[in-house]
Amino acid sequence: MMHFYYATKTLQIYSNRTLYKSFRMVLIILRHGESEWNKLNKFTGLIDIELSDGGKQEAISAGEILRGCRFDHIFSSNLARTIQTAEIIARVQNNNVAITQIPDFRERDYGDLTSKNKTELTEEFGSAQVTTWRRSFRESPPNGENLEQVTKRVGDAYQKHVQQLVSTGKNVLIVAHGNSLRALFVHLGIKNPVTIEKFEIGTAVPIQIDPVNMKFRYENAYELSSYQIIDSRGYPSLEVQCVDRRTKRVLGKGSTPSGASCGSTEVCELRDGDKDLYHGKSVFGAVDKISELNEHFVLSKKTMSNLSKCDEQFIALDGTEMKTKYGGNTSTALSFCMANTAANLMNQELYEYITDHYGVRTTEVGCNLPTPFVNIINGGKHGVTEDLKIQEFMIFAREDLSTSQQIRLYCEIYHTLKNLLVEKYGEQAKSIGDEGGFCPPIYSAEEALTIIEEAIEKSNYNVGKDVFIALDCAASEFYNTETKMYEIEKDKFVNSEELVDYYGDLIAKHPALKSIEDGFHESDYEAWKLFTCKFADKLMIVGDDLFTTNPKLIKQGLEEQWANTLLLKVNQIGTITEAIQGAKMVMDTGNEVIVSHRSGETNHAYIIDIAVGIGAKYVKIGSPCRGERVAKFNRLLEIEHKLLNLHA
Ligand code: 2PG
Ligand code: MG
Repeated sequence: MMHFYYATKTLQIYSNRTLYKSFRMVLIILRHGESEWNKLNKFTGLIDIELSDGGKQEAISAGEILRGCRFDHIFSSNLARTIQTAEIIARVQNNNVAITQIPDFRERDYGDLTSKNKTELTEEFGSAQVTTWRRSFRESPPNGENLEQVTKRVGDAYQKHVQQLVSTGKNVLIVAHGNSLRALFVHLGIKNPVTIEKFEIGTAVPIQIDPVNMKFRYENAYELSSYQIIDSRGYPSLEVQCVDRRTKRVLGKGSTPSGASCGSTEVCELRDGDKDLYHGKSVFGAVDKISELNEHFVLSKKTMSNLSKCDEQFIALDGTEMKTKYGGNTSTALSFCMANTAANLMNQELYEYITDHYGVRTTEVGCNLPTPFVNIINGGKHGVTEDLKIQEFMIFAREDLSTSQQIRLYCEIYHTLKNLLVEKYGEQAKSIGDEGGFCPPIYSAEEALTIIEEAIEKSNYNVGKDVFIALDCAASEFYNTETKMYEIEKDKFVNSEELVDYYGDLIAKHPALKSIEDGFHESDYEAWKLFTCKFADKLMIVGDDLFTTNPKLIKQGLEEQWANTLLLKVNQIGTITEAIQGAKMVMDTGNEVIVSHRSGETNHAYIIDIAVGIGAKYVKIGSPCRGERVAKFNRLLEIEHKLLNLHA
């Protein structure tokens, strides 16, 4: 009985909430739709510029969102772009209330900057200066108004014309400008001279203001909606969807993977920690954070077509280094969702979208899709016993083979290896680990490498010619920070220098070994440097926990030559934009990037699109076994098929 009682209680507490609340009518404010000069990226100020066609569309959609509200009063400034926006909204609402123009709600006077192009000014004066002119509260553009002055005139006008109406419960719409509305936020005490500087207002997105409690929330035409799903280990993850509120159509979706061997500098993974719920792993709090984000997130077609803008909005709202306010798992699922949404809105495949917006290198037809790193023996935290200390024994194919040829090779070797393991160690040796690789009773690297080489040859491929070997040691997991010793094999302890030699011996004995990831503890930098100095010309020295896809660490690591290859995992840093920023830094130095799955995965295969989109040479995806891994193999095949057909 207890059990049922508890289950019911849980469902009540954590039902997935929907955000679609009806308006508490009072005050709605709205920046006008895009003008012809917004489109050209010019400072408009007091010049009277009309709405663009896109701006008119935005106004129509604002009218639709506000359809349920009947305004008693509508105010605009005396400039055409606000009047037109207000008229369109009133027309869509079928509301013939007169629109009152209040000249003091006009845009800020940009002085000498008026009619200048923002990008050109940035090139001439630098972005810091231009941002100051645009956003500073106290500094004015040359011969123009500062935001403090605007706050004075807008505030006085609000007190004179609007305040009384609002306090007597009238429904009021104000259509004004980016800066006059920012000024109003300060006047109403919702923002202050400091917080207003980072506050941007998107075009034609209605904002509901609660002047009594000094709160606001966006009323977007689109909604972020989230619910809890499970990952490949049966632990909760969150799925985020971007939904059109009017049609209920899903425009894009994403979820977040989760690691077992994590770097200490990975962004925060927000879990509820209630031991009675999914062993403490539920993510209902993160699901709720997505609901909350709706209030302060601008979701217009324009922002949703621009992934960087969405990621930037999250970063600004969260405001913490480790994404602790909203959660790095929240931001990862959101970033994947918005990437998928953007690609769908642009009618593109995600990899095409990424190439167009972030492309580091372009992918040509056929054989140079990223080469998979395939994890066929699972040890460490991903294995059955953790007695095999090195976490991953992977194979990767010759890069001039096509994706289909490579995948054929992986599957054949995978099955040969299975047979060999069963022959040698019995049926239980074919049990599989978190990433689909086998977990035989093997406890040394030497033994694992030998049987892998045998499987390659037995499948009629050439070791070191057709197929290469890669390790992910995940060495932080077997390092003792007090004794500074590594337990590289069961009961075999070595110090950092001895470990460099240990790897050196493996490389000498197994020349097909061409990549070693996380060979050392994430902050044993001296060992990393020594290893890189000795072996960087022979193999890929891959930093995973070392870099945690963090641009700051990557920069430092490149300068100090910690490693020569980046393992890229979006959920280590929390947004696709930041992850790609890190990848670019590595590629710019002529080094390589491996885009990677996590040991706890979901069925989305966006990592493949990211790898293809940025032109990464490698992608690490586990074995051709377990649905969540297979999804990645099959996405590669799908892209190959599409590229071949496109260019046929
Ligand atoms: C790694 C990953 C993926 P985890 O260490 O590279 O293989 O494992 O997701 O557990 O960190
Ligand atoms: Mg790793």
